[in-house]
Amino acid sequence: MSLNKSQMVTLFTNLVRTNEYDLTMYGRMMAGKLLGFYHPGEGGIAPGVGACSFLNKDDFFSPHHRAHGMGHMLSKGIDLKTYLAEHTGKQGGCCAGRSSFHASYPAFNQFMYSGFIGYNFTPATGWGWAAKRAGKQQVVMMCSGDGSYGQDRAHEGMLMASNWRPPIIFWCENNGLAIHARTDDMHPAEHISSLAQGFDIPVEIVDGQDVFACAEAALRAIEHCRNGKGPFFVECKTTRFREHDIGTPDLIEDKPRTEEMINELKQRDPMVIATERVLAEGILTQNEIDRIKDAAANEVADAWAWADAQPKAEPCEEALLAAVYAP
Ligand SMILES: Cc1ncc(C[n+]2csc(CCOP(=O)(O)OP(=O)(O)O)c2C)c(N)n1
Repeated sequence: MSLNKSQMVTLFTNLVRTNEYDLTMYGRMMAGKLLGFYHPGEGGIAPGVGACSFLNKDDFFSPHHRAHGMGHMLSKGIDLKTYLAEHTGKQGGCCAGRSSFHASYPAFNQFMYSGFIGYNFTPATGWGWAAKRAGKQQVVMMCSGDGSYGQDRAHEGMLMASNWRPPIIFWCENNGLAIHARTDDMHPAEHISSLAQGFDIPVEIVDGQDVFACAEAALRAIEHCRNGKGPFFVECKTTRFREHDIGTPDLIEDKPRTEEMINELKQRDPMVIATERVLAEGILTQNEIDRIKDAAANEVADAWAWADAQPKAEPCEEALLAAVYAP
């Protein structure tokens, strides 16, 4: 499945926007202006953009926590103003400033973003099952890191999906690390996706540093699911250039990752790979790229200005109970 020019421009633009957001989130966190945590995305933002740029608005999705799911969300069409307000504990936030980065966007079928890794496997399988039972054409894009595949819920979700054949894509963003632990130390097989083969779920492995390759794999998986062929598994081989989250030492097991190691990883920077390709294939000129970058910088600055101007969320019984669902 090859991409057309307009799809490539969309992907490149979403990648640039995600990168711009990620860099400002990093800067804000370092300046003490962000609530909670930040898990920097640099080096690992292509899979989220590829996964979500061509979903329909009513498709379900569940972002991975790297870059706090921004690549996934803005690619799906969410206006990140309300997300930034949420992240800074403001009333204008999408969940009235109650959630930090664990925000839900029901209008985009994104629910219950949790800090528990692997939380999403079973509910997401249920969303897919519900869509199938209702005879709808929706798919579920369920994103997670390699670190969640040791969770019982991952296996439970894949087993249910294997039996019920809902339209769910297990989208694994495998960066080779879970905080300080090496993936190959936790999983004996070379590929996480071999777990899915054990559940008879078809698998594709893709270069997670190449946003276009990720999107092509996503489109194939989406088509498979929309055609009623059941679940699909995509493993994106990716990386991260920075520490797991800001404030946590950047270690592999008990040793710091060295500058040489990081420089080696930076040889495959998703921003550079995408830029070189759009220039080489005449998809965009350098002037057009500069305009896309300027627009992204303005979008981010405007979103921050809007979020900063919102009133602070004031925790009170009434506000907290308003968010409690009781049938
Ligand atoms: C149930 C649960 N156990 C442990 C943690 C602590 N924890 C937070 S992130 C993380 C590793 C996640 O690794 P991965 O899924 O590979 O994503 P990455 O951070 O590498 O992008 C762990 C163990 C958690 N959040 N939830």
